Amino acid sequence: MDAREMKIKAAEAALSHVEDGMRLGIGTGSTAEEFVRLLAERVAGGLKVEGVPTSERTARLCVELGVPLKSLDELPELDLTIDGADEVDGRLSLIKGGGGALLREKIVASASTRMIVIADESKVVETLGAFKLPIEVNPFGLAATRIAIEKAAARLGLSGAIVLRASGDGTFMTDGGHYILDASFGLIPDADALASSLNDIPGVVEHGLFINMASLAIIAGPAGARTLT
Ligand code: ABF
Repeated sequence: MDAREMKIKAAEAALSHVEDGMRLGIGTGSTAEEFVRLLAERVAGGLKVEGVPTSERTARLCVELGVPLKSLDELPELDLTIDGADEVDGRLSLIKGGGGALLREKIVASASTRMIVIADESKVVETLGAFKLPIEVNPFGLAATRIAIEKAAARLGLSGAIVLRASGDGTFMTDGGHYILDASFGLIPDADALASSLNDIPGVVEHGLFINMASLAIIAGPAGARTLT
């Protein structure tokens, strides 16, 4: 089974948690896109759901495939969010944001009763941090914010390059008009402590540590899909 087939397996398993009439948060990334494609088939078959996308990219795909969308303002309370991740540990703590949508992903997930993560085996880790931690920052005072992040990390024994994410034509800009710093801290033994330190930095809009947000993770591997709870 190749990577795409594994993503489809995870997406298929997630679809079994979707019930008629649900208000769904719909995630970003290639695994979430497989979920959207399968969801669209079910919608074409009569499934009644409304979705809130976590990125403009997801919104475009949903519109293209006929998945009914609403804004989060129209649907401020969601039943279930299905989203991908860059890393998942044994406590269902996540690193997300590799796709640059972490702020809206976290807002949508926090508005949902449940969040199911869909991922292939390559995302499962013992300890978070091999994947660079995306940190969404306000462009104002970027240098000062970077220094504050370095100091907060150092107080936790963490260090490493903190790089402004670039895009094809310059600095990457999120849907919300912010920048992303990718922090190579290495393994993060205490993700909770780092998350709360980053939350205290005024220039940090949000970060990619999703702690106590996922209800379960559906992990697809060569043998099929398994559930982490
Ligand atoms: C999104 O899914 C992001 O948070 C994360 O970076 C991405 C993972 O993408 P993929 O499913 O393509 O590995 O939710």
